[in-house]
Amino acid sequence: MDIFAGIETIATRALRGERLSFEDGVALFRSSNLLGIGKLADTLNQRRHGGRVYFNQNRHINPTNVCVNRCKFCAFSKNPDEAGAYTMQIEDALRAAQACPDSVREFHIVGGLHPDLPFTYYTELLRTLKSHFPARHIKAFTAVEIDYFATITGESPRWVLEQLMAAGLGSMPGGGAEIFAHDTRQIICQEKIDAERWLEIHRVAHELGLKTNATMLYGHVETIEDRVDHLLRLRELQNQTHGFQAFIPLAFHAENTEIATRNASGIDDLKVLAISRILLDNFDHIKAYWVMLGENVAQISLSFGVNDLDGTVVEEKITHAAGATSPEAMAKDHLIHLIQAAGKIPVERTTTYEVVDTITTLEGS
Ligand code: V47
Ligand code: SF4
Repeated sequence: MDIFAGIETIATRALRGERLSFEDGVALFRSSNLLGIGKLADTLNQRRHGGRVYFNQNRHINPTNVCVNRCKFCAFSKNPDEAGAYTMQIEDALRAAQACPDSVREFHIVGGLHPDLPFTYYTELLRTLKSHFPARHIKAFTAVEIDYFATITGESPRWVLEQLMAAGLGSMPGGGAEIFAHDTRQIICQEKIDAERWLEIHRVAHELGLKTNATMLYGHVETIEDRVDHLLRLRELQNQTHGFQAFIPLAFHAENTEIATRNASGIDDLKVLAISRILLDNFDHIKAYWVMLGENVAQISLSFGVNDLDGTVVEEKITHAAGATSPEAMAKDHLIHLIQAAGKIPVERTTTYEVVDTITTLEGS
């Protein structure tokens, strides 16, 4: 049987380096030829990266879970007076940073939209961490938080980003993108900035020389068309700025949220990752976030177009609040084992994809 049965013309065009259309994307999602989609994504991935799979050692810090937005899919956020609401003093965040091993190269900092914290809390937080850990990269604040800082200061996102960069911001994570399609976005996160604002803030960040990531939250109430629309809007901005480093699909977890069920199977997880690789022809890196996918699917995804496995993530809060059963952290050796057992070459990287170490010795040798 032809491995590309049912998707022959799409595969031929993609392998010739032609850009795929919205209709092609929908056809791929509708196809049941999972192995064909995977083979196509894997071939495109191998052309870019050979057998290399990147990982980094990072530490997530979530300074507060108090949030004025309360998105329907979010189990992490709380009202200020609700049980379990917390806000770290800057010294608490510093202590968390000090407690992690020297090998950690990145702090990934995101949190809720707190009604009372001043903008200076965030600049002070970055300055404090940077003064204690000058060599660590700070990847912090989603476009949603940048927009909120602009609102509370009455300044522009450009001004906010410039202040944060002066305080030590090195790049931006990809959260807050959720799903761009207006009607679906209204259902899952009505209070959140719209797609145009999210994209505009990433454009400004790219203009200022910051690299950023992009995400897509799937497996809730979105349609296949919503997913393809989301990917193509990202591809369009990337065409103009080339500022995105990685795309990370995020698998929805339903527990403790206002959305009743998760609407994505293991097959959907693999399809979303593979089709992201195929449609996002101008993104270098497709990242599997094992915290949300689980270790097994994340490992299999390395043969479905994924070239980056995130990460050693110490203490993950957002997905675990929504019922993720994966461990809260993964040791470097275990990450290396997962990559090698998939027949790939683990490459430890910095946030901006400089190679720290290519691990060529087989585990146990
Ligand atoms: O924006 C919230 C998502 C995101 C749930 O840039 C949920 O390197 C699943 O963006 N089920 C934050 N997902 C995480 C994020 C991220 C993660 C890893 C790496 C990077 C990067 C970015 O988590 C939020 C939202 O889309 N989220 N609640 C939930 N119940
Ligand atoms: Fe707040 Fe972010 Fe949760 Fe939405 S996803 S409620 S903005 S913390």
